Amino acid sequence: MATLAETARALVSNRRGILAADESIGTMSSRLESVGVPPTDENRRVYRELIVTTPELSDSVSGIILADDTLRQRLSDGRSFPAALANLGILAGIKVDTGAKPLAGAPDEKVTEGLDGLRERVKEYVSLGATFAKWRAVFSIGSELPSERSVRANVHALARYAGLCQEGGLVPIVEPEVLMDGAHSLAECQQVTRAVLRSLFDELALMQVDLDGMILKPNMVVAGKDCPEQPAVEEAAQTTVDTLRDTVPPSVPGIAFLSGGQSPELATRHLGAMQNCGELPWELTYSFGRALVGPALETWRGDDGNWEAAQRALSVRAVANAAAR
Ligand code: 5MM
Repeated sequence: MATLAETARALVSNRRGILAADESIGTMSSRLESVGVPPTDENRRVYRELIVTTPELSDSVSGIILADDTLRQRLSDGRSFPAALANLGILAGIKVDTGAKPLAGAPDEKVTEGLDGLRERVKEYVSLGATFAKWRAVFSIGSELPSERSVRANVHALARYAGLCQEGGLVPIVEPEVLMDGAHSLAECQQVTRAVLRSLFDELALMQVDLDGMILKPNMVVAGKDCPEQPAVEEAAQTTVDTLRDTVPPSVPGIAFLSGGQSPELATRHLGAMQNCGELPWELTYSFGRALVGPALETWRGDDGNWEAAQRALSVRAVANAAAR
């Protein structure tokens, strides 16, 4: 049985990355509806089957993060999703948070929940075949945001989640996402990302989380979606790497970025440009959701006749990201 450090390294090595297919039922339902597919249990299952059976996916994808419902579903050939992934040489992950909920006393901010009963859920997820986990916290940039209390509440939960996962044998993917919504500048995103990561690593140390047995999944440092001055790819890449050098200890084996609403092509270009920012102590890879599967979903639209074309669309993004590494 692999150690946590071995599993963490396996997730980020050989130019591979992690595919995030762990949309909650609500998010997945709206994504299906947006392409005209009725949001049923069966359609969610079929769509996830399309993803995991994409030919040669394991050449560029080391692990797939699943949601609780998918972990318990089966492919049409009867295999469970974790069993099918194991056959392909892809590790199965599980999203264990229960979502970002309004934070008391902070009307515009959220705290991610899911710690109650997590020790028992981790045990069950291990028995179902999961080897790693994910928890996402979100931070908005705005006037006086994020507040100190939202940062502290969220990094506390992230660190307790990571500790519980490691205790139970799952590699935690720790995801603090500074959102792209808004008109903030690149410099403002850098300042907030730096503050969140500093606070996060203080809390991980306090909770005695083993850094070599975890993966960090941060946002790239980019300007807000509505900012009139969008930085060049090289500038955003260099700023991201500088921010990570300031905050992420070298014992973390890998940093796997979320895409956060960037176009698939731009997310890939940023990832590629970061590989030219000098010697780095950690592997830099991808853990994209929308930037990997968005084109496939748009192509599929629930039509069996589009199945292979949709898988090709996913393959194109996966291969491009592996190449960018
Ligand atoms: C796939 O989406 C994940 C789960 O979202 P919800 O719980 O809100 O439904 C999400 O955490 C995702 O893993 C990350 O945001 C990365 O995805 P993107 O699309 O930002 O690369």
